Amino acid sequence: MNTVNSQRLFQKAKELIPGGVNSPVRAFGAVGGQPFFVERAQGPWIVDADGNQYVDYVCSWGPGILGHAHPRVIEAVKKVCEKGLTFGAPTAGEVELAEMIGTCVPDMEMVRLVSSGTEAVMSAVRVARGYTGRDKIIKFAGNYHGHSDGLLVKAGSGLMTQSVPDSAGVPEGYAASTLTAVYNDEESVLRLMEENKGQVAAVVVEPVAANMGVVSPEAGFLEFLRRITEENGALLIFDEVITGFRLSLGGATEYTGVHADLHTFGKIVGGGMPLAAYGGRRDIMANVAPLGAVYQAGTLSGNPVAVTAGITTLKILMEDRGIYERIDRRAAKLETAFRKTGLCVNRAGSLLSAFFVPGWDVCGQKAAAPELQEQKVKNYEDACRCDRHAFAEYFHNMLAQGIYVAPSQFEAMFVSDAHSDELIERTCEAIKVSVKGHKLA
Ligand code: HOZ
Repeated sequence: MNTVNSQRLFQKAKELIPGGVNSPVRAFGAVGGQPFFVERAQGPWIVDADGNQYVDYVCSWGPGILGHAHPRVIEAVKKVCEKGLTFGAPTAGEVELAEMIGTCVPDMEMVRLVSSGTEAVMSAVRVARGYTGRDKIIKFAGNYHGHSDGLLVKAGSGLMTQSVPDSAGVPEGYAASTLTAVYNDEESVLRLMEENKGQVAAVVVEPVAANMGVVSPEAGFLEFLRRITEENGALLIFDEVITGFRLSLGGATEYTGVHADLHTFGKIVGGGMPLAAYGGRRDIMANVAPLGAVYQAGTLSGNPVAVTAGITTLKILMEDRGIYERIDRRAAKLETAFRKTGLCVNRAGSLLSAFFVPGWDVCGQKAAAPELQEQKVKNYEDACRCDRHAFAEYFHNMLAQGIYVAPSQFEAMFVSDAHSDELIERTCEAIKVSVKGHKLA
């Protein structure tokens, strides 16, 4: 495979940009080798600077539920650009998008648009603190809520990939008010609530975790969080930056039946542009400035280009509910292909992760003990036990066959509506070879 242009670009990028990338996981640090630089993408395909073409299961880390460059989205964005890129003043589109979000997720009684998932969760936490008059929050190890100071504690995603779950540069005082519980472990939450009685403003959770690989909540876990927060006067925040409009049009609430007080959205809601949102109960959101005393602002918040991409994407999802059936069914096919290799797989709708759990022999020569094959990854510790070297080999084998999955064991595989049955079949074949037979080649 010719990668001359990507290599040249990466060399130059490294001189100018830390690590040569604008978001750490893109550097391929966890899998070795050099990242490819992207030239363009269309539908399920991504094309690099040397003309190599890959079936893309990263989908820009989630926004691309319709595939890349959906013609309707591109058309709408082109049109709105002609009217101006940003005004820093309200537009009709913002009202339309807020209304659409509320239609899809009725718990979103009031919505504030921001520009990134980080901003959305950071702001929701601030609102929870302002509303309750309390400082502490509970989060879960391996959940990732963006890179604001107080949330970079035992965080998943890129931090987990680099094995540095806490970031340097976060003042101790910030981290001290972030309490960390174990995902799917009620006891750990109960203990923190008990030890910090009357001090917890909110429990913030990924209702389906997707930043330590995909980890679903076990039966009753989210219901438990709903109950315990209510009993303790704390708010429940669903970080739906990944799950929103992904698991279903109504996000995690429609998918799990559990209601939160505040939700955060990103990725799909912006249709591929920098847009995110937070919102929820009217009485809580009424505390946000200029209505209330919790301050949050942004020059590009609700900018018309991103809003248009978001509106158009949600319109397509609302018009064709068959999309969710298709992407879930196709993801299930990938799940089956992974399971046939003996890997442990977690899947929620169109999100999935294959985990190289201990005991897995990537060569396929020595089958893992049956109980290990069955082992479920249900929290951060389980995920951390995975064999990262085996993952890296699998990653490069897939890439060599023209399939691009996230360059980290701890990110999700995203299936889009552009992944045809034929491409899914091709991917299943690639999985078979990449996980099992590569050393035999
Ligand atoms: N934190 C993102 C994945 N969960 C990575 C974003 C990116 O590198 O673009």
